Amino acid sequence: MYQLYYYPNNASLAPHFLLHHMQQPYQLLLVDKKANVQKSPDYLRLNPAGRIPTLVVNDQPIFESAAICIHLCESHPEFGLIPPLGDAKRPLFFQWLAYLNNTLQAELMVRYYPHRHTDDESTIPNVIAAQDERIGDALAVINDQLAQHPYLLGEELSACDYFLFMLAEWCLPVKRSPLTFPHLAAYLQRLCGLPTIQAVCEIEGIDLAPLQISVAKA
Ligand SMILES: N[C@@H](CCC(=O)N[C@@H](CS)C(=O)NCC(=O)O)C(=O)O
Repeated sequence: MYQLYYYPNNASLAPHFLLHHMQQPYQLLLVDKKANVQKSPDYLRLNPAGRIPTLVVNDQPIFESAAICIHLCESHPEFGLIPPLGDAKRPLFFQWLAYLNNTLQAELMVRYYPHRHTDDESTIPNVIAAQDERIGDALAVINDQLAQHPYLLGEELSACDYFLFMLAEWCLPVKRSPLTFPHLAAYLQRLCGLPTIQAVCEIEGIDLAPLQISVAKA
């Protein structure tokens, strides 16, 4: 039985999608971010970075969302969410997951925690505005890829799509939101039809309506 330390609509969402898609038995353990429980001594023993998520596998904690996703994909290859060794798509899996995690997600972290990047409160709106531009640039690269393919890696759904869905959802308040990119918006609407996206969003209380309505407008 896996244990996923999570907070709704946080970086635990992609691992949560994968556990559900792979029909694995898992226990969800809420880390009360509002009470800063991710910095408590008990949680820091599991995850010294003090961040969400952590996955516990056979008593071994693993942190970093992308690492957890790779581990789950490799532990359950029969679900085909990572191309196998030797497959030409496998390097593209790592390319896109790294792009999502190291580029788009990194920019989002600065956007949502701007006070960690300036000691002058008055400059926070400038940090957010700058990040919105950088996030828009990253989304444009993804939109171009989706202009040519139904999924990030091509014709098949992979864990990268679940990871992108998580980040795209976080990007909704951004000025150049994912919904302003036609291919990305249509893709997100398609993903909203996946049973795993629907079930996990229901569990975490994430409203899919903005993603569905907006495409109708686009
Ligand atoms: N690179 C980490 C980032 C995790 C992260 O920053 N999670 C946020 C929630 S989305 C968090 O724990 N924030 C609380 C904090 O930084 O104190 C990952 O992908 O797992």
